[in-house]
Amino acid sequence: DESLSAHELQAKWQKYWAENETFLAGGEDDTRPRKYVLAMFPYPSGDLHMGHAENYLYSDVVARFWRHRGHNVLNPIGWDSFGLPAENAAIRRGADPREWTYQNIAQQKAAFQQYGVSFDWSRVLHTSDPEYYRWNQWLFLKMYERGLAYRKKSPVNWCPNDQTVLANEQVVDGRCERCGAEVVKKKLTQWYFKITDYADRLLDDLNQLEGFWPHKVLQMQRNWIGRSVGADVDFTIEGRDGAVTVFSTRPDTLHGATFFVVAPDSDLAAELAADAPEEVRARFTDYLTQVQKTSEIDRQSTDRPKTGVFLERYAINPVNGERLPIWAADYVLADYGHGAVMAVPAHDQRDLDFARAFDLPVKVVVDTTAPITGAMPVVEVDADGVPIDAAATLEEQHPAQTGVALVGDGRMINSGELNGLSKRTAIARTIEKLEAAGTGRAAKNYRLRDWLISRQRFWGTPIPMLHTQDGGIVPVSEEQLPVRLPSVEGLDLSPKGTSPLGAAESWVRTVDPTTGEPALRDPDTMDTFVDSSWYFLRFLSPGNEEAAFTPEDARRWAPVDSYIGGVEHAILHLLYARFLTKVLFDMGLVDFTEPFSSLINQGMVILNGQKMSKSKGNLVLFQQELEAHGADALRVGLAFAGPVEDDKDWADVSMTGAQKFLSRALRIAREVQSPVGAPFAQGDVTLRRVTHRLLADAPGLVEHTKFNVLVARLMDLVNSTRKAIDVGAGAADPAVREAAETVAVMLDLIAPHTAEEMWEALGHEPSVGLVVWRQPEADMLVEDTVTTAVQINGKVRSTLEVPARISDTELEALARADEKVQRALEGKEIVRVIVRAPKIVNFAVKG
Ligand code: ANZ
Repeated sequence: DESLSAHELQAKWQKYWAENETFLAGGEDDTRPRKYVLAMFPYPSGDLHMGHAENYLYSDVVARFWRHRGHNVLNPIGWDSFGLPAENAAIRRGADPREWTYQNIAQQKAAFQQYGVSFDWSRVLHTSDPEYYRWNQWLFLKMYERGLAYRKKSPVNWCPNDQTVLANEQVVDGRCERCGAEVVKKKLTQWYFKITDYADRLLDDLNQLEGFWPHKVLQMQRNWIGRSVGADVDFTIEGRDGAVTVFSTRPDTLHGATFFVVAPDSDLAAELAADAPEEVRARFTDYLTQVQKTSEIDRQSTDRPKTGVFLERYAINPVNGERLPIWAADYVLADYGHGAVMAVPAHDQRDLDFARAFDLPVKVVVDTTAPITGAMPVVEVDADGVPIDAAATLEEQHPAQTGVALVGDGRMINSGELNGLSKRTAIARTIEKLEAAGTGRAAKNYRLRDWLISRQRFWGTPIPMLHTQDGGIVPVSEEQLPVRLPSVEGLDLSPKGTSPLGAAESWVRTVDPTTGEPALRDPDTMDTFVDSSWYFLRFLSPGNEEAAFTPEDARRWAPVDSYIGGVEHAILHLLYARFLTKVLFDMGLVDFTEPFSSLINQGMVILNGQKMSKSKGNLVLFQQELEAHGADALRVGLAFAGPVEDDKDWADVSMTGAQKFLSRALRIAREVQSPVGAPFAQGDVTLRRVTHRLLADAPGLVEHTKFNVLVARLMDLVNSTRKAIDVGAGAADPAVREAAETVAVMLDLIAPHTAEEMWEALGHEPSVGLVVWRQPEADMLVEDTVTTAVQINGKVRSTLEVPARISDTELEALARADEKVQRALEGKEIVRVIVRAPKIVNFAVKG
């Protein structure tokens, strides 16, 4: 039917796919090799934007590709439907978060269906369904059993105005990002998952993913985990019992320590200040108030002038008994290492900046002018960025004068028996000595913190724990799961720092299953990152009421072969999913340790060079574009706009161009005059070569995510076919059918509705989505060759048969390797080579 509009054509095929369950994953009896393709699932928040359009297009291209390669493909979809957006909308409009959530899900689902995404709709999950979140609770109990879920009191960012905990990213210049109130630190008891137990494995296993995940993401994960290797060193404090430990990556520099710094917000600082003279205590208290308003990021900034308070106490250096004045300064963080450092200003820039600000001594213990053989030379620069002359004497390079710490390698000096050793040997020797003396030991440190998973909010998974009358904590028994969220009726959801669930009297009051005594439910809910850390496994055993997933289903499908989503999830989501996978591995429930074998991050869709945002009023909405242009044109426009990983400017995308291309493609299918099964071998060779070249190249293009190049090549094949019909072999030539069929099976990746229509017009049964791509024929791939003249000083000395598309460098290499040319060049000096591939190579020679 030639008169179908894009929307009618879309509706026709979507109905067909739904009725025939075309894209359901095959069951246990399906013998095809399996591929698990997954797009990061969406939040059901408000409108869909062009980022969604990209994400679900790219994952659909990959899923469709593997079906065309003869695979049994699983490509499921669900909704990450707990969390703040629903709760905030509920607070703003007085609506039930449930209603808001499920309405949005229905809208988004309709949009994805109109977009022609080949999801397996039989496995849909919503994390806010009790059928899903009961398994979050089960997972929590398993974590608790294994000692991986625990409670602790710890300082959190607190907005006194919004009465809520803020993430570090929500604190801007010490103020609440939302209301501008000054943020304070508040100690709260919270639930944590002990991800730090897995820090080494999370770091080391990243090496397996090199080449399969974007390198940038691997690097971000490494930095986030932030492993440092060094030593813990015990100091004593005059007039105080017991040791104070510091972590140092440079125990070799112990003799260069000239002062000692504690984090102002640490327990040790509070203790030392409490015993200090009145005037010191007052200065410390003022300083602490100021520090508590400073974000961690600012505290670590190297540009900020150093600040601090001398506590009038002294620490004793374990290697030489020297007295080191103790300062409280905010560049030392309370929750890194042990919240205290030995300061070595000669060799640490932060310590040097501090020493110069407060006139503290600087003692050099590594002579960096005496480099170690085999070590990389380090170019030191002064405060103005001017390289310090490597030949300069140590005297001239003294950090107290230059303001630049000597961080490079060299020979130890002023360090007793370490003198003359290199950094590496001195570190090892120092650790041995400290261990023997019982004043230190080898240690590792991580930037990674345990995962704070409790939230004082309503719209999340209730934490399945009970508080007994005697102050104990017991788990809900597994048989009593799920602990369902109560009705929102009568609850005040506005943030107060305590969970709204605490006020749900009849819900909170329960009994301890073992003693029958009254108990209270834990009123907190889980961070939604818990929900999204294992959802890819629930898709494998949908609807299973006995287990979150079965080990058999997991073995069959997981890990995910291709995971596709935005780079905004490069750290936390991926890290948490990797962590949970390793825990499940340790529990014997999965047989792999990494959840996502390969990862694709799409770029952003921007507009006129600018990021789109509501506030700029330049949002392009997915649903509107879909309505205006139809699914296939939108998909072609996006795919053609540029490489997957790059940002794409929507202002440069031509929807008319995309629509024209689709009509041209459909028209060639309708004009084909040879019958189904026509002997391609008898077809026009010129056109057949273009077709088979694409059959050969397309798989590599898709596997390397060059979807834009694939579209360009399809346009090329459509043009060649048009030419063959109009001025070449004609519409009855079998090569024209072969080309049109090839366009249909490949266009299916990008424009599946048009592809189905083409396939039908060509006389085939649907669905084109399940047709396995043909292999290219070898004799159609023979390259066209041309004859190259190789000249020496303008005279032809040899000729070469070379591929028509040879590059200049390849051609020059072939010419130099030619025997006749080599003989003619003997004893001559080549002054210049001129290469004009594929026609001419000319050597200009002397002698
Ligand atoms: C003495 C020293 C001498 C250090 C030297 C460095 C160079 P990374 O690599 O980031 O792990 N440090 C330890 N705990 C700290 C804290 N809570 N807040 C701020 N700084 C802290 O850094 C480890 C180094 O950072 C440690 O090694 C310590 O300074 C400092 F020439 O000890 B070092």
